[in-house]
Amino acid sequence: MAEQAISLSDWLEGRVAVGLDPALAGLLADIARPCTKIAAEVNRAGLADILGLSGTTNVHGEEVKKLDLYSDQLIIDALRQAGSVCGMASEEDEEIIAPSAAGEQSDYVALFDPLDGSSNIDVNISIGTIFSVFRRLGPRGSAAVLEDFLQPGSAQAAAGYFAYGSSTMLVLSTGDGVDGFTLDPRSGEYLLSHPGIITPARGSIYSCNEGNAWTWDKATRDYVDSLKDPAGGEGRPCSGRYVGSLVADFHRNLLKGGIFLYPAGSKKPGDKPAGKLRLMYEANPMALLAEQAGGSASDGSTRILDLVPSSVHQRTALILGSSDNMAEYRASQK
Ligand code: AHM
Ligand code: MG
Repeated sequence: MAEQAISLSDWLEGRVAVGLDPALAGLLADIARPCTKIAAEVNRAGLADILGLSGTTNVHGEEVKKLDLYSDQLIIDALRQAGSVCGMASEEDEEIIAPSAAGEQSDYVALFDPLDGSSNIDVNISIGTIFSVFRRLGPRGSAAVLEDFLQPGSAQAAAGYFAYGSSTMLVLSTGDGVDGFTLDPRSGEYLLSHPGIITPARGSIYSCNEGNAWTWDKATRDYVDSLKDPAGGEGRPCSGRYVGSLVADFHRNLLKGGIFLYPAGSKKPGDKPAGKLRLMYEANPMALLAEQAGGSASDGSTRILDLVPSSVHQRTALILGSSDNMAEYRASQK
């Protein structure tokens, strides 16, 4: 008989037994609940035109929220109701989000991109929810303040993503490795399917929006050219794989090995090169997972997890992946 599958709650209990804060374990379980609902709505997204979902008017003539705003609200309501955070920040909300009265007693703030890659919904490509958790700096008993959020990624207590793909997966780190869970849609439970994920030291996949190559600096262009050149180095020529959904692109590369690049670019002469992805909602959580799986993450010159944010919404360049590919990338930038 097959061994009993380990559910997310069993796994969290196991972590608590070896020192994980039970409040953090509870918070992670609280994040999973709304994401299971988001997964169900994402599955129904193709029915929008005929049933009147997301961003349209439904059969009752009511405005229906776009799926990304709907997802945002689901997560906020769930964490408020559970009282498991003392503050939240979301890619969808300009301002920091206040906790419930119970949440003021929590030690944790959560940051999230509720539905990343949402432009891919219309074409049935995987999208995801990305989250990051920090322990507050100040004492309990009040709402978190901005400083509680503006910590370097190395201080993350936990981070992960939900991938809404051919199955729904949760990939998670509490700073002690990376584990992957697959949602069993029948029971609604996340079951440990990818324990102890280690990314290959070298991979032959590169992922970037090459249409932006004209905006990159020469060192980056030359590096990407070298990946396509059979004589460009070990593992060449690489395969290009990019769907434009960070969760999907990151997840594939995490399992198969390779490098993902969203480099800084400038679209006008004289403009300061800038990245697109958000440090706190996208780069930090993925960087923690990449490092915990044996890879690394950089903004082109600095380790992502060492960047000290000045705003919750700030953007960054993001290059991350397998350790050997990243070492080669870094050498190409000198
Ligand atoms: P979003 O947060 O507005 O969805 O944008 C983030 C997405 C990422 O999922 C993806 O890596 C990137 O944007 C793709 O950008 P581009 O279309 O410029 O290649
Ligand atoms: Mg996003």
